[in-house]
Amino acid sequence: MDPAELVNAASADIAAVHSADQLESFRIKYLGAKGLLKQASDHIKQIPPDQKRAYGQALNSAKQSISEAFQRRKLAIDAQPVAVQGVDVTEPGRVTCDPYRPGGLHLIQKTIDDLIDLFARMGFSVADGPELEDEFHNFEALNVPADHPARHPMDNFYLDMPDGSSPLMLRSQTSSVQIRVLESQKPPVRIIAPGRVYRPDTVDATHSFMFHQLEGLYVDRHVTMVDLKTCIDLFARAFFGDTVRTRFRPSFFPFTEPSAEFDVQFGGSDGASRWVELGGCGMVDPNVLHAVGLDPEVYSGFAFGLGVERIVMRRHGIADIRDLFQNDVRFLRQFV
Ligand code: FA5
Repeated sequence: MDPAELVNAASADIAAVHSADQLESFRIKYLGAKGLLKQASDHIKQIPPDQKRAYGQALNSAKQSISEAFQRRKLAIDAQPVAVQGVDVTEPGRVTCDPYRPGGLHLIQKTIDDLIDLFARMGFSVADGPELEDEFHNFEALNVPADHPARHPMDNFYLDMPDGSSPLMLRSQTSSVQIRVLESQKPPVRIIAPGRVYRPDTVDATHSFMFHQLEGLYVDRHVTMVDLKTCIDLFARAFFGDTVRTRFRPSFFPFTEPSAEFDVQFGGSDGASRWVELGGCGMVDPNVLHAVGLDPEVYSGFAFGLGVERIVMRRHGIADIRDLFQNDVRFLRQFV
């Protein structure tokens, strides 16, 4: 076919192109490896030598004009909105990673929420205190004097403070909230204070440098050690089941006298039972009551502090505390 005729035929054909499929047929017919332009190009061998030059020029301009017509049409077709006819909008999408799976609370928060519910049933309300604490609330008012080894910078996270300002620290125990509550409320006081605490402990399977405690405090007239033991016992049985046993071991905390650590007995997977330490407790020391302006002859109280991670680990059979802080969704999803 003569190049000029090719251009005419192509411009008639391209006018009839309205879809990507038709455009592709056009491309194959004219611009393809065996298409009409290629055939016309092969034909040059049969052209008499004196006409070759004119034929070649005509062929080049035919190629250019057909390619341009093709490109213009392609642009127009690519810009067309995708046809929605025939799409079933009720068909589920192709899901590769379940992006719509709802999230959930972290299992530490879930356990704290359950503890709040449980202690609420025993009449405790929730109190709060700052994680960035001063030495008075974290130590002094809790009967931990300035020279006490527990205040050593090696065992606490103190902040770098400007010269002259009083030291601040990341609280090392939620017992600081006892003081804040007793400063602002008159007995009877019955609170729990869940929250984060910080200690530069060596991290291992049961220790973290940041963990959660839940403090309990009950101050009123005539509060006794029996009330404390009953409260811990009720908590343990409500939380871990009726058959669980608790025990109190004499201990020492500067802010309670007498003091104890309490353990809960669980059955192990091997059938043997183990005692697991859950926290510390005791009767509020008279010096603490003095520090907040209460008369120890009139008021008494008990306090306890639970390690929340230890409870979470017991509850869910988690062997390593670090799993709780790695934020690996494959791990966390098991508990949603
Ligand atoms: C205290 O912190 C006291 N304030 C508890 C208390 C409150 C006693 C009120 C008396 C009256 P202790 O340092 O033992 O006590 O910590 C309490 C619990 O926190 C421990 O039993 C343990 O369960 C948990 N715990 C302590 N250190 C870590 C740690 N590094 N990582 C995870 N849990 C810890």
